[in-house]
Amino acid sequence: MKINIINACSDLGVDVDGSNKGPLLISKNLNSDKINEIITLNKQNIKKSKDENDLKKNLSAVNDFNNRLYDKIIYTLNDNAFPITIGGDHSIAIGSALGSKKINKNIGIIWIDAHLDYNTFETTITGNLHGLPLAALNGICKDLTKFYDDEYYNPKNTVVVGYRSDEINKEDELNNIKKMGVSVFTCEDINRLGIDKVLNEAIKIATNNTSGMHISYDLDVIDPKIAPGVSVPEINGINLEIVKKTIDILIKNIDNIKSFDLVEFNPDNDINNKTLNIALNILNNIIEKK
Ligand SMILES: [Mn+2]
Repeated sequence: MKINIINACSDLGVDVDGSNKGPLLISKNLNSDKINEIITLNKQNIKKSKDENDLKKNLSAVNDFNNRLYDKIIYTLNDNAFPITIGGDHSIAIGSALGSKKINKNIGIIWIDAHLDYNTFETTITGNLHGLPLAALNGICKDLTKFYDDEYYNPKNTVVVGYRSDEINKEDELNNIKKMGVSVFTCEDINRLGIDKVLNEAIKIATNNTSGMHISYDLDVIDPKIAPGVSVPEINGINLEIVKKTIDILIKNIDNIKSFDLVEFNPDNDINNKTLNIALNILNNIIEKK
């Protein structure tokens, strides 16, 4: 099917700079006849808040960005194209995943990530809004979804794969996510059970009584020795073989995938284009098979 690439050039959701430069570096190296349109969205030209007491950093600019991205996803789906959104920090997935939900209605979501991204305004200790998007997609951070007036993702069809974070307030975030009933598969689960079993189970949960799913892939799920070009690296991530198997399994289920994000590529931290090349490989596979 025809593909629209949406460059979501924003790093306003994290106090580390640079991930806004990721999308263009990735998309300019993609080439396929299937690419119908490349749309680029830039962040507002504001001075980023890095004040440690600011627990809603750049909130209005993040909302403005997500509102514009949301509109582009709706435009893409209404044109019968498949949206691939390239981030940018992970806060951009609020706009992309809600745009997909608005049109595709009853879909689930798989969040492939080292982090839960399930803080709320009550539990965040950094105010970096890229730590809240999955909670926002389940409808519990309304200040981040002001542009949206429809149903949120059902926590019963929401799954995290690859979690291993060791952040200081992780208990609060884990409490949030458990209380909501979201399924979480850790990196340890992947190593113990195998990625086939874990991801197939995740797909079963996300597509149970739904018409498909949105996939949001955060590059920090990969071990930072292999993919150092991210803003918040977490040690002990998945290896290249698991990255490859993940994509193989997603491709087997490609008809169920309604929209896709690849986020958190930060070229400032990349070494010898290692992360860039993995990102390109992931997207070339999705584009070829979709
Ligand atoms: Mn993330």
